[in-house]
Amino acid sequence: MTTQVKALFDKIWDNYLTVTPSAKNVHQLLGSGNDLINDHVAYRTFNIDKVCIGKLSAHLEALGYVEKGEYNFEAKKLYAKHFEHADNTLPKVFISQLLVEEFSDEAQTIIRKMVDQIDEKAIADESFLYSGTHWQVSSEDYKALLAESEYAAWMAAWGYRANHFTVSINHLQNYNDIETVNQTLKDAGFVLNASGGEIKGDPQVKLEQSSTMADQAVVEFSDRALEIPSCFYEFAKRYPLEDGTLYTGFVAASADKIFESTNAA
Ligand code: OOG
Ligand code: NI
Repeated sequence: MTTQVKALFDKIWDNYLTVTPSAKNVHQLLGSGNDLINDHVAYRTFNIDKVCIGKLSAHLEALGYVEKGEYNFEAKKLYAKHFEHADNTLPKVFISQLLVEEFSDEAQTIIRKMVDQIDEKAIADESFLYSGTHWQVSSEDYKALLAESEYAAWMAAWGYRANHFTVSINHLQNYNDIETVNQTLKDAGFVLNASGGEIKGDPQVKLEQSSTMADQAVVEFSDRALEIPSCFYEFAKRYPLEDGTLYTGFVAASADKIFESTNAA
């Protein structure tokens, strides 16, 4: 099982690198050539049955992943779940979905038109997790979505691919605290997401997180190409619970700010 999961994440990683070239530099900087352990990988989708969280998680559940926590984001109109594998060296997976019915008729129509264009067979294949977009959408529609939800616009442009990977600071050999990781990244020229402060969370909530602002990459919309934010890298340090095991959940108040790593700078 572990070998199959690793093979899947290798493909997800390669697809992520095509639009997030800076991720390679992050590995070089923090891993000094060693393999990094990823704490988690994140996906985005819509709460439409055809592509809801369960359609993505099915591919992970088939490989031994189990549903663990759920999270609500009222202001951003999102709902999320996270999944874990019994082999705790494998990344957790955080999957959120946009509550489509809470948006304007115009936005809903654009989103439903995109989802209608996806082939059911593509969704049922594991490769869906590194397949990108399955639709034609205009730059006007992208901008219309952007006016209501940065998340909806990101989905229109980038679709089904890892939105970010996350370095597990607990597993780094040369770093132990998130402050030093952040400073190292900034000294190397990375721009960090400062929404709510560069460090989200604290030892009390058992999780500290930071992230880079997304790379910029070119998307070919149906009418023209635009350079827009693509994907980012996150950094997480987990703290032990009373029983000595590391906290494995997420923190909604922190996640709420991490979502903003794909905002325009
Ligand atoms: C997910 C944001 C939340 C975390 O670790 O709290 C998250 C996203 O941007 O899609 O990844
Ligand atoms: Ni994350």
